[in-house]
Amino acid sequence: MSELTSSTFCNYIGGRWLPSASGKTIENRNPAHTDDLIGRFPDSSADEAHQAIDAAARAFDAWRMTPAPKRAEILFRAAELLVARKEPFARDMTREMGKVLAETRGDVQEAIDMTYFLAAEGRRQYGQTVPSELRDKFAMSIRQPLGVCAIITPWNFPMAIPSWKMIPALVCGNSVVFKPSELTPLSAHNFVTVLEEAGVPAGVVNMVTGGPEIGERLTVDERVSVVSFTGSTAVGRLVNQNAAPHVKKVHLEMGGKNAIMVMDDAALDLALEGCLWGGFGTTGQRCTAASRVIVHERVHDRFVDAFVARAAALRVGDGLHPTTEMGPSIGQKQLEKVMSYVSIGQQEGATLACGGHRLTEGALAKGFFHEPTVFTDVKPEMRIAREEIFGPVVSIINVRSLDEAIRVTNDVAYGLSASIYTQDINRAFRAMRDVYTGIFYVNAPTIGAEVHLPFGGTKATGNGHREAGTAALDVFSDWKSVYVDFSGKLQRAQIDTV
Ligand code: UN1
Repeated sequence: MSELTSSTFCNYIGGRWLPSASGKTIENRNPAHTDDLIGRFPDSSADEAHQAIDAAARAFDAWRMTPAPKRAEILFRAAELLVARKEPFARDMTREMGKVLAETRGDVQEAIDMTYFLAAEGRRQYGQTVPSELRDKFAMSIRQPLGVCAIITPWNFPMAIPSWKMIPALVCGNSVVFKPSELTPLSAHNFVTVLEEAGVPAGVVNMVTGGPEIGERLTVDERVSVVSFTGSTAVGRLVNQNAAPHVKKVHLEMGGKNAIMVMDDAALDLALEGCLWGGFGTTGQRCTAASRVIVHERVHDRFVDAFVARAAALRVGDGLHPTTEMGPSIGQKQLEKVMSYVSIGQQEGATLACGGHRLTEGALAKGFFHEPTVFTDVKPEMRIAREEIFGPVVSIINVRSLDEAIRVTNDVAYGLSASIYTQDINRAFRAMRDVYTGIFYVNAPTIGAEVHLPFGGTKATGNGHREAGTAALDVFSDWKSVYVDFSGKLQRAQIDTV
């Protein structure tokens, strides 16, 4: 679609593109220029979510019976289409979400990688074949799909995260109802058009855009077997509660308060680059963002001087502009959250080393821009060191040892990602063992997970499931253990001895 026109978009239900039943729509505006109206998307009712569940329930059986390698062929075609459209999709995404073009290209690339990787599972989905304890008896485990999956996704990775959930759901033989964030429906629309064109049959994938009542409908409906949700811990809790009465399988991926530990033997220039990318990449709006940097006292002052200078010099602006290094916050609410944490940090007695203000000069006046912000003298008990801000704010904590660094890293409610910069392999391995997160990096920042390993976190970050990697298949399939007795007689396990 042209960048200069805007239009009215539809839901996708039962293989048909249907306008908002009530006529109500949600405006999708560019967070870098709020007068740029990208399009109007259905502000759907619970009724439309209900119809989408109907369609998905009807389509499930035929899709389940389609051989997995054939399902996968369709998904491979989807990956090819994503490759062909990477550039326009990335531009659409920067326009609706704000992150810089290099990063939205990366977002589409992550969807491409995930689609290729998991499509290949169409020919694997390995189970176990094991010897039976009895004669003339065969024992194995196979995966079976669960039915209708509700996919509820956030705005910060508008194509990658939907792909992490929908592609494994589909390759396992499930049907899907997809509710994207109301802030990034264009990327969701682009992703669904690709699945449609690739040949996913009508009803197997459905998309309903809108607000919380859609999410609520999807999580309480008894025909939905799985809910996969990425977003805030507060909403994740609601999802869990809604899904509990029907004992649905619920996969939750929620907040983070990730730390980079910079040791006194670290390659400091490397650590500096890593902390800038980890802290301010995606304007800090990643669950994996390095919002805490824990620095050994012996290098603290040197590191802080360099870090603050580089952070203050980051070029903030429209992500479509080639020289921009950091885009806007997604919207007014998010920007206000960032600003409120700046005042919280000041009230708590941390030192505002750079940033701290909204940017409104010239072309920035029409967007949700905020200065890259660094707090120093941060104590681990301060709220800015414990709560997820989801913005361009980094808190620096001074520590005396590796042990203290690990203690501080672990001493938060969340457990998504952490990292250490050190040249000492013993320290690296100790940290790798003792930091209790779902993802850990050595000499790299907390962001940058690849699609073929499990992604997720401990404690308040998640509920034990993982997406990405083959671990994703565990969310979207159930194990069935199968015993085939070809002895022709009753054999009693644990009772008859052979
Ligand atoms: C997120 O922050 O919500 O590891 C997802 C990363 C990206 C995905 C982040 N590959 O930072």
